[in-house]
Amino acid sequence: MDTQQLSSRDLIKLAETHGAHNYHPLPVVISKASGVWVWDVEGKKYMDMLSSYSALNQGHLHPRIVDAARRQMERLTLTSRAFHNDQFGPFCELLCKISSQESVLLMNTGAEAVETAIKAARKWGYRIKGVEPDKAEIIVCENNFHGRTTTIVGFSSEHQYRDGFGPFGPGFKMIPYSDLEALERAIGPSTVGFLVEPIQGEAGIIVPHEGYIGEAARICKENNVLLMLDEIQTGLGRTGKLFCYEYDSIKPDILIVGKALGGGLYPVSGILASKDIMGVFTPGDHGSTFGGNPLACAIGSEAVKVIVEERLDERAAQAGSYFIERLRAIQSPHIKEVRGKGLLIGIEVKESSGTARPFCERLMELGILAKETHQQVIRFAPPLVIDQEEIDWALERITKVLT
Ligand code: IF1
Repeated sequence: MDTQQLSSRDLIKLAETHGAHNYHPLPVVISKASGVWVWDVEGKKYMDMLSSYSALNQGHLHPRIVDAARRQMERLTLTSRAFHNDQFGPFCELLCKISSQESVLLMNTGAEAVETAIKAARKWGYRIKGVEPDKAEIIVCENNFHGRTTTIVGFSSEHQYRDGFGPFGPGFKMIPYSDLEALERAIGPSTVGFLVEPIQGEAGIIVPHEGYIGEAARICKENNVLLMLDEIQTGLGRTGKLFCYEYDSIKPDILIVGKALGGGLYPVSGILASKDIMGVFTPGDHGSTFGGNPLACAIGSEAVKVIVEERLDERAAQAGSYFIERLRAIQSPHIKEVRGKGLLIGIEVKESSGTARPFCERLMELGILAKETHQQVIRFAPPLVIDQEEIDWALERITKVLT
């Protein structure tokens, strides 16, 4: 069947017939994209206000990244780590430089990077801290989102992410988010790490109280516990700094990155840490078929250079504060709260106005693709390359739908 002639309706039917129903997508079939814009099969144009959950900070098909990918694709794409390749070392050096860390372990998806961080923290606990074998504990927060593997959903507080997927392993302790006393109380002799998002994305763009991450870093240091920051969604410019932890002038013991590291073209993720921590991994301990492959490294290098050289963090800070200010100025009977940092923004819809989904469906009719998170929050996370005119274009339609 030549998919060129198929309509959106036909393509949705194929997807529903043959694809697992693990998502409930908006009824739009995207066939091409550029910058902040995407087009459906019938040629209708939409603004992408989701950026594939912040994996498209550089915008769709950034020319520099596409070009880097194309050049690498014509030379070398995969070697496995059984051999060296000429893209890996320079990419690792660049990542260590932008994060002031000493060492990086490259993976592909965010969940794999989080799993790698868990392994690093546990082995560090046993080998360096001297925790009793198989007793390591990692503290996590309520309403966390760190990925979909069975280990990770095992410490999720979201019933749906866990339901039917047990049994789950031990070794995690849950505390309320943005609660330093709870963190202090939860730490014990077997605690090896505190795994936390600087802003909780999936939970509905939950921004913790001022200084939370900075204080958490102090408490972790005092108790010889590793601060493991999941910046897979908040990192690489999204919140107005290169990394969200910079707002608190601290550095995590383990930094977890992903999503936009792949420039919107390719899955690239990893963890960054000191040599002391990363040194617990010896050859053969851990790995992945595609982790650190030459194509991923070439794309990742250009993806990072674009963020740094185009100052996408500063753009997100400026555009974000303008966007949030204008959203807060909307006189709407439906808006309970507008919150966020940089271009990671959420509008919480009042329960009396129903759920966020119908608002997202109406936004789609007006040419904006946004996604609800949980029931009540509309997330706005456009590519960081969005300009003032495009934000004003979006604000006009958002105002219309919300009033
Ligand atoms: C879905 C949202 C969900 C993440 C953080 C790790 C990962 C993610 C902070 C795992 C991934 C994605 C996954 C995707 C929807 C989206 C998401 F928060 F961004 F909205 F689900 F919560 N840490 N988030 O946000 O990275 O393995 O996916 O590469 O699973 O539906 P991944």
